[in-house]
Amino acid sequence: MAKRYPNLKNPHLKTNKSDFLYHINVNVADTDNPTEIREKFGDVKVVCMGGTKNRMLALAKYLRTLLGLDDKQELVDIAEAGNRYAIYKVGPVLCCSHGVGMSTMSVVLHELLKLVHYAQCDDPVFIRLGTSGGVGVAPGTVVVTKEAYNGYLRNEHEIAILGKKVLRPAIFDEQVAKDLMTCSSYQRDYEIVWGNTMAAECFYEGQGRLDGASCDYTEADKMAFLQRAFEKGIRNIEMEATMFSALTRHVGVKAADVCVTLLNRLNGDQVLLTKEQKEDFEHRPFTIVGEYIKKAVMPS
Ligand code: R2B
Ligand code: URA
Repeated sequence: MAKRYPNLKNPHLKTNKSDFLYHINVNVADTDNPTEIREKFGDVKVVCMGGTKNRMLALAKYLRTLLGLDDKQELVDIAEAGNRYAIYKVGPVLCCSHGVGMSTMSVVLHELLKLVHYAQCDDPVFIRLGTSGGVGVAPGTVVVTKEAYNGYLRNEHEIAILGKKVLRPAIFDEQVAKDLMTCSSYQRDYEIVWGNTMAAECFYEGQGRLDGASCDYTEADKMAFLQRAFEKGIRNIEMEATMFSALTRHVGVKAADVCVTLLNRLNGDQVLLTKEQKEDFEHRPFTIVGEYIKKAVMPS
């Protein structure tokens, strides 16, 4: 099959002779012939992303064992010198932290998309493994996102570019989501649902919480909003899905969002899990994505 390299959507990249991916500290010295980048990253098939460095290190360790790539060498944070994000490479998988929220994630996402472009990776898939607040689902349920909705409950990503409002569709790759769902048929005691995800600009007021530093609405207003969200098929709320789906789709790269719900927002706002429960919940997207990588990306 013909290879499908990420072409991206920026004509200026062709005229830049070099490109320093500043926040991840990767230097593409010769963009016409980035041999070193291709040697290091050309085999990448999946870019996994998650909020924190520790979670991405845990994911890298888990995948290393699962995929039989356990070479006992210490995992090195490739982006350490950038002092912002962490990146670990396990065979054909990158595990990258993205921080909290769309603006933080978009910085590293742009640079990772350029990285797979320069490295000529063959049809890479970007997957976010995250946490979220559930809407009408039991805590611990995992949501594989179909479509992302913004804080206005619109299925689009809104961004100001050159002083103008730009709207882009916020839709994830349907096939990847379906493949993730089929890889989730292992024995388990929690639900995995294919639903819509709301991405908020704020953890507190933007998600209709009553426990932020400010709140000018009533509990009835909050419940009415969550009910409207539920009616749009929204089953969880997090802080990245609209930007993530819109940017990847805009540049023609496949993506998926797999998030565990830490609580059911119809029952409250506070996240009150024990350390053990949180670790157990956070591991659930690892299992699903691990199975997907084993079956769909690295079939034996
Ligand atoms: C889920 O959890 C984080 C906030 O606690 C945020 O990154 C998100 O989307
Ligand atoms: N992350 C969020 O953005 N919201 C929640 O309610 C839980 C985790």
